Amino acid sequence: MNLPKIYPITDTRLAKISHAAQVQKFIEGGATIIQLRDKNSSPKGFYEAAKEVLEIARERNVKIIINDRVDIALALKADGVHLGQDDLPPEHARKILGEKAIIGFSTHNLKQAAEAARLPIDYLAIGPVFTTLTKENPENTVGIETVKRVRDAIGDFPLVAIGGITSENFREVLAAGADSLAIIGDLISDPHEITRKMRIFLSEE
Ligand code: TZP
Ligand code: MG
Repeated sequence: MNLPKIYPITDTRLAKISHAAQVQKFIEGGATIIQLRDKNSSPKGFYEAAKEVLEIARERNVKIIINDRVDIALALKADGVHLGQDDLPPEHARKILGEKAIIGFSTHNLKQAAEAARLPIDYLAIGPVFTTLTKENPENTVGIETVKRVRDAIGDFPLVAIGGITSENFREVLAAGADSLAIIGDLISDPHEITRKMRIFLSEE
């Protein structure tokens, strides 16, 4: 798949505004694919929030990927899911969601990434690249060198980098071979700045 340079992810605890409000701002800033991530709401709460988001995103032709919850993605006909090493295995998510769904999969070292490139997924994510304050109990940081090694190992397989990426360091992550950068904290920690930040990330070639 063709990934955009910036892949924003929502977090209501950090942004202190709703998923829908974050998504509106991401879209205004130029986002074309957005992940909804919610580690705190009930399944019903996450479902309701995702439903509201999908109504906005569909009108604007923006794709919505649901973190963790294959059931919610299926129920709402979202564009796809993002799964971690401990979530439902991607093969099963593919069976449930079908060929058209976008399935992303998180990896945290070179071995996991090389193995992931053989799974029925649309992109793999490597990280955390740098120290992150957003993820609870994050894995060890992998650094720029691992991003380069993963790129060498997987050929042109779509690669997302995640973890501690900011407007200061994003150029070196792209230079290391990432197709796309998944960003939470640097985009949303000041909710008034979300649209402007998105535009800054997207403004350079
Ligand atoms: N997976 C690895 S790092 C991370 C996730 C979900 C959090 C990324 O957030 P931030 O604020 O961009 O470091
Ligand atoms: Mg997960």
